[in-house]
Amino acid sequence: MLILYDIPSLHPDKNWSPNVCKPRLALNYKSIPYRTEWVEYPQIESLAQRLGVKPTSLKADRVMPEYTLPIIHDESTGVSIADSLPIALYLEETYPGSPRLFPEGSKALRAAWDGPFCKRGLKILPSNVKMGLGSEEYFKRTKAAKLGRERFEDIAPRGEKRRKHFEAWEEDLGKLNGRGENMGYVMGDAISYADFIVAGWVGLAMLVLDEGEWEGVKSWHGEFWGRALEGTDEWRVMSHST
Ligand SMILES: N[C@@H](CCC(=O)N[C@@H](CS)C(=O)NCC(=O)O)C(=O)O
Repeated sequence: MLILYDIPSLHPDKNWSPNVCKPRLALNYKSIPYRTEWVEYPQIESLAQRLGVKPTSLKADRVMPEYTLPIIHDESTGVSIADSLPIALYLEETYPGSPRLFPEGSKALRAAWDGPFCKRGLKILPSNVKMGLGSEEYFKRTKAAKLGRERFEDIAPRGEKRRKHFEAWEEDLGKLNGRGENMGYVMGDAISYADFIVAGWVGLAMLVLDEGEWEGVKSWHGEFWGRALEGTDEWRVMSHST
């Protein structure tokens, strides 16, 4: 059995993380059996060290290594991996009989679709996630430090600044999807890993934005973002959780 480590929230089904959503969609799409194990933020580092996986980033001080989820541990091969993209590449290579995540010509797309969501989304989306007591203090403290704010509550822009932030976000995403109004999937007709990147971020937007803001995001660029979520809906299911 393969284990997918995820961070719990107080939202329905507990899951919220866009980065963990990507391998979850990939596992479900490929019908690879797995189970979810929940790890609160302060315990991610010790889990990663126990499994011997590499840090994926640096902490707010830009010196100390930062360990992140998703991490998978594949009991059938003994392999543990951190970072959503290396995980997707591992799944593609190790389970070749299942539907492809990277159809011909789609590998270059994968990184391009993460950036614009992160850049603007990070200031808005995580601030609205309802964390449980096991993660809340750590989450708020480290997110504020990373984004250079004294208080977590100061991360998300408010009022007119917030409206402008959404406008800039829409513009960024417009550049990304080009004239994609009529697009179904990122690659046109074929589903690929880039769709799971989009679905991870748009899924979080749906979960945490208030209805008005979510309706806005969904409708940008000829409803492309709403369609991106609907198009991957059948794989958004949770596996058995511990
Ligand atoms: N590049 C990584 C980023 C993963 C990431 O940032 N994960 C967040 C949760 S969405 C995390 O685990 N953060 C740990 C922390 O902030 O201490 C990936 O794509 O997997």
